[in-house]
Amino acid sequence: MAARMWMLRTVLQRSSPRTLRPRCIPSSQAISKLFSTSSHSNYTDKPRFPGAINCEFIEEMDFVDPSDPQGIIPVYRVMDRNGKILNEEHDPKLDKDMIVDMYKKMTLLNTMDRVLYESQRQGRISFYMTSYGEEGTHFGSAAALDPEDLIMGQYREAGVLMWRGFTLTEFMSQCYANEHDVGKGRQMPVHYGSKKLNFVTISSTLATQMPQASGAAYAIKRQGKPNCVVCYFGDGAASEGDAHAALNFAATLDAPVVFFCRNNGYAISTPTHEQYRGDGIACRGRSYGMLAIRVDGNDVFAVYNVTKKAREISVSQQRPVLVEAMTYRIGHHSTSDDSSVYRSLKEVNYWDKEDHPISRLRYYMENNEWWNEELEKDWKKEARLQVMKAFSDAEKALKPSVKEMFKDVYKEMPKHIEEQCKECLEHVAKYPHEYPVDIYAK
Ligand SMILES: Cc1ncc(C[n+]2csc(CCOP(=O)(O)OP(=O)(O)O)c2C)c(N)n1
Ligand SMILES: [Mg+2]
Repeated sequence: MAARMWMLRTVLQRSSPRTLRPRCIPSSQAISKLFSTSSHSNYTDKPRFPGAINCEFIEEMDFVDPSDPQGIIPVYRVMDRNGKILNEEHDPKLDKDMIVDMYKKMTLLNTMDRVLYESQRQGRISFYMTSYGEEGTHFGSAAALDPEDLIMGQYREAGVLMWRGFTLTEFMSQCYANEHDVGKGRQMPVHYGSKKLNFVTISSTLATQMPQASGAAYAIKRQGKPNCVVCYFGDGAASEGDAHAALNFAATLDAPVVFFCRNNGYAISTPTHEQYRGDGIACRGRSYGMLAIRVDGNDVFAVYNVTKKAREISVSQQRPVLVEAMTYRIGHHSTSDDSSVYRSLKEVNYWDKEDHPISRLRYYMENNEWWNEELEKDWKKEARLQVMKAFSDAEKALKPSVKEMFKDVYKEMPKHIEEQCKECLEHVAKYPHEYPVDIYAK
């Protein structure tokens, strides 16, 4: 027993005693001390393999069975599907204004999605992705964070950015790649980013944000800041090699990062039952030595509680936490997809009509008499007006100046790029009728 104890460095958890045990991390001195004795008789009959320091010997041949129901991770929730709080102790007791604000932003995102999706169908923008059905994961998590926490998103987290204060005009300007876009029109639509709001620009290449998040979290740790990185990723992205590298680096470096998986059932047309054979994503936390939890992503309060706690653990104990938010992608993957060829309308309708994060929050507000049909009608009208105003302004705005094409790769523009820029501008000035010069800023 003593031998086992002194080989461990124990870091006590400050959180919920039921789920969290003392954290045992072997130190290299402790391991080498274990073998410092010269007499074999001093060794206790314990496994001493450095690769698995806490195990025991057994004489039965016991394969670990992944389908053992004991190991299946349950889904934490606070509200039922009718917006009823199930256990008062878990009610985050957010104030009415904040809850109404959450509801308004969830529905505003919905309205913005409808308008931008349609605008792509009409050929006015090149691409779009909706967040239908996943609004609970966005707003529940975003509301639980500190504004200084760094967000590294995948691409379907527009609500997180909206909660942080990205305006409708900023969303629309990005999708229209106009001169007001903070990204200067250089990214595909929905590849948002905002330095001001600590939201790293989206990259299409799946899972690249994950090792970057581990690295950024390690940097935050070294700077001693009281913040974490929150890394969103999908069930499909979790199959990328980068996901493994990210989770293992974060675990071994004790990096303060919350890995937030939106498990929405699909990676484009690949359903989760073809994506993995294990119990979703949360079960992987154990194999990385990471705390993990599964939450009902359509329950905005449960997502809020879980993210708040995960963030607190991550920052105060300097370690990563894995959150798996269960939800459903109601829309097509993107405007490049037609989901009717690989899933039934009945399945989609269930999530749209029976278990939707927006209706669940609405039931909750109605149960409290904070919301009713009339307020809903007025807000819908107001939301549509706000979205349409931002939409038409963004569409009318000029595209960024051609000069922008040559900037920002180097901090100071090198001579040869300067010459290319000059040549391009002279060429366009010479043949203005060949180019749509009127739609670009000077
Ligand atoms: C490295 C890489 N491989 C493939 C793709 C094509 N691709 C784009 S999105 C996507 C599905 C991702 O699914 P998931 O992570 O579950 O996110 P969701 O779209 O469901 O939100 C795929 C395969 C890509 N962008 N990058
Ligand atoms: Mg998915």
